[in-house]
Amino acid sequence: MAQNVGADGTCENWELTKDMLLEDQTPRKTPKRAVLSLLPSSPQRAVVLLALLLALSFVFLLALTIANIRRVSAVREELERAQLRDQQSHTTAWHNLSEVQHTLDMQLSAELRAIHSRLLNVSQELEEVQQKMAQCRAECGKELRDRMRALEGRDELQPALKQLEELRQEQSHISTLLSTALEETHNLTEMFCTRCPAGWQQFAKTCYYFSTEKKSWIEARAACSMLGAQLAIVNSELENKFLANHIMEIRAFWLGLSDMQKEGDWEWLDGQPLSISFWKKGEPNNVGQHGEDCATVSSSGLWNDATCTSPEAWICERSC
Ligand SMILES: [Ca+2]
Ligand SMILES: [Ca+2]
Ligand SMILES: [Ca+2]
Repeated sequence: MAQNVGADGTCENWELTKDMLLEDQTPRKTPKRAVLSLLPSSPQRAVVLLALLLALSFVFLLALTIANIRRVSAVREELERAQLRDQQSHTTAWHNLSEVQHTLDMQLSAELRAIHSRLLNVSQELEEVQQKMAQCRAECGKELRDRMRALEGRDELQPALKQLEELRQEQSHISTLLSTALEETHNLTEMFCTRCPAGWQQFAKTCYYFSTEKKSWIEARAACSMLGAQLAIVNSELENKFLANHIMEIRAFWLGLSDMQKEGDWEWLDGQPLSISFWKKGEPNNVGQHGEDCATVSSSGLWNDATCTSPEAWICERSC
């Protein structure tokens, strides 16, 4: 099937291509005819086809270029919009940042003013403290000097203070002696009563009244009671001797002793039982129709029981 169209190899290739296409498309009779109709049958037709192909390529390239240009323009617009948005966002962010910075500046300014005010106060307090320290230093120095002078003066007064202490000790000793003397005087006063009324006799701490009248024992007891006293009660031998020594007359004096409650049971007026007694020999004998229930003492110091209704002198006794 080779066909020599000319010395040019292009025609031979076109023949080979035609053969190959015819072999491949043998089962399809209609497309084979369309392709064969398109194939150049001469060099002029090939040139025209090539030119057509070139024109199509140019158109395709032009369309592709236009599409690319449009795409580039779109991308550029998008980029511009993105840049605009970016600028807007930057502007907004910058504005927000400015506001935040302004707020922070305001806060910092307020805090700084507060800190400055505190620092001023602290400075003023420091100045006051320094002034007080200086003032205290001066006053404390003066007080210290005064105390030193007082201490020095105290050293000078040491002998006088020593003498004063000795005087105090002596005064204390004298006070002790005075207290002892006062106590002894009080005891002596109690021992030797000096306040017995006129006409009364004193023995130890007791005053005695020796009557010049005579009364019955009961009347004599009442007379003593009127004087704030009672018929004499003999508590000791010395007291009995004292009573006897003051009886100058030969007569008896009622004592505050009787057994009128119970015969033979002698009892003093203060309710005390008879502990010591100085009965005359043979007494008490309780003689007579009415008996003898009241005791008398005579200048001999001896006692006798007598009739209570008999008038006799009496002895009253009372404390100083
Ligand atoms: Ca007595
Ligand atoms: Ca009697
Ligand atoms: Ca008698």
